[in-house]
Amino acid sequence: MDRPNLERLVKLNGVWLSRKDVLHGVSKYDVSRMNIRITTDCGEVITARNSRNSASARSLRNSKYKKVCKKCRLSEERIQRFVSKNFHENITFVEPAAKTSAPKKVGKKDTARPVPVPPAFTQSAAVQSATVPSAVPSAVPSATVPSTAAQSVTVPSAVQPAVQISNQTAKSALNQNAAVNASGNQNMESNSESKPSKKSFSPSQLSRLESLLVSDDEFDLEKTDMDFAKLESVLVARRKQELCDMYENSREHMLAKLERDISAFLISKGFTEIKSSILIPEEYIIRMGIDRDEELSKQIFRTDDNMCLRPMLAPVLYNYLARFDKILPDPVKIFEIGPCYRKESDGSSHLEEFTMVNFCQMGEGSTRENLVKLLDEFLTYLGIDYRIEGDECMVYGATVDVMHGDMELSSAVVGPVPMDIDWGVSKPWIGAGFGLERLLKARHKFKNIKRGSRSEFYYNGIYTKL
Ligand code: ATP
Ligand code: 9VF
Ligand code: MG
Repeated sequence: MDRPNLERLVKLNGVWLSRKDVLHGVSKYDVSRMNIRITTDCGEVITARNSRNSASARSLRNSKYKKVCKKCRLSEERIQRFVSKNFHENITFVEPAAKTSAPKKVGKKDTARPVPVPPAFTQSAAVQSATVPSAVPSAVPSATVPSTAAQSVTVPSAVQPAVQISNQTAKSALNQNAAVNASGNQNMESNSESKPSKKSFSPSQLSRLESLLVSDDEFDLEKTDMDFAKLESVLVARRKQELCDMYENSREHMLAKLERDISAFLISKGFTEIKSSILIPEEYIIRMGIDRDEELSKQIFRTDDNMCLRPMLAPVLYNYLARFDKILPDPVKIFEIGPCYRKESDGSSHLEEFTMVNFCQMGEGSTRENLVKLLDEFLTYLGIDYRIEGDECMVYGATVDVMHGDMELSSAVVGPVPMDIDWGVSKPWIGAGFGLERLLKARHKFKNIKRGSRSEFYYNGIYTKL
């Protein structure tokens, strides 16, 4: 028989041994991908690695206790079961089931973009909630839980067989598309802006004109009577004028200005600004529920020595939430704005280098209602139309998606979620992540997201090779 992991031992024994070998009853336990959080009958909460080899697992296997917790009021029967371990006879430890293939995101984006591709930053989390007896463990069927699953298990002291397993398999979100023509080269207009022209422009002329056009231009390249040279000189003159106006009036880059505006807004709402490293340990990605062998892990830009360019801000924000919670008043409200990196194949709304803002609140007031109110204030402040849709995402399960037309502006989440345990977080939270370039695309009606991105060629949406 395989050596059972800590979760299995807790389930079978229904008790917990403290570091000082005090025996406690277990009233409830929660399991994440890596850890188990145990609530004892006396109300203590302990988080431990859910491994086979930990000291806790060894103690539970060996049944050596020094004294029994008085507050837990353990029955003789429960203590005897722990000591005699008679349940081992009928139990075969079952390894977690092999993972199912990456689930698919549901939602509008899929209908808009028919070709499925590698999953995005989302991950399935099967959430199980079970009631387990603390006695007669031989009657308990071996729990078979996918490794991505998280369990919340209540352990009543009554002698009853296992019942009531409600399983809510959160589906993943695949919201990528395999538009093959995405170009990482910012010197070229992506084909996603090109349409076949009825006019007699060559492909290179068409590409040049599309680069020079902005959404306010009234020219329709399919209908215009102007020849290429004339049209090009009109557009070049306009773009030069706009750049001169920018020089006279503001000299601000729209992406940097948007970052400043968002920071000012969030600080005014009581959020504390974070600036953390862009290079992060690759281990954070795995702890966010994105396994090395999964398709979406292929979107990560890895460097050597087990580091990578961050694809998201959440891991470090998690660490800040856990630390600030011990220092600052409740609720803890923090945000970060900065570059994130993902390998992408879809051109017009995806960049491989983009800017994310992620704001989150943990503790009091972390309700869906407050999240929706904050999202509304945020987008009203920015002057961007939006609508809210429910969605499923692989990292967080159920999400509140903020949409502008067919484009997702943000994934917002109402916690807690199972992986919180792996980050030392145990209070409710709300949070949202927005791409700044998508906000600019929506606000300025850019056909292609790269107009508002970090770029050598576009300045505030204007092509600069004039
Ligand atoms: P999508 O399905 O559009 O790829 P996602 O589900 O991968 O988005 P999230 O992981 O939820 O995106 O990231 C939060 C936000 O960051 C998105 O709503 C979007 O505004 C922005 N974002 C994500 N990936 C990119 C990207 N490659 N380029 C620009 N913005 C992005
Ligand atoms: C919302 C989108 C895990 C408690 C530190 C904050 C959030 C969605 C963020 C981002 C991501 N999540 N692309 O978490 O605010 O992480 O997938 Si926190
Ligand atoms: Mg994506």
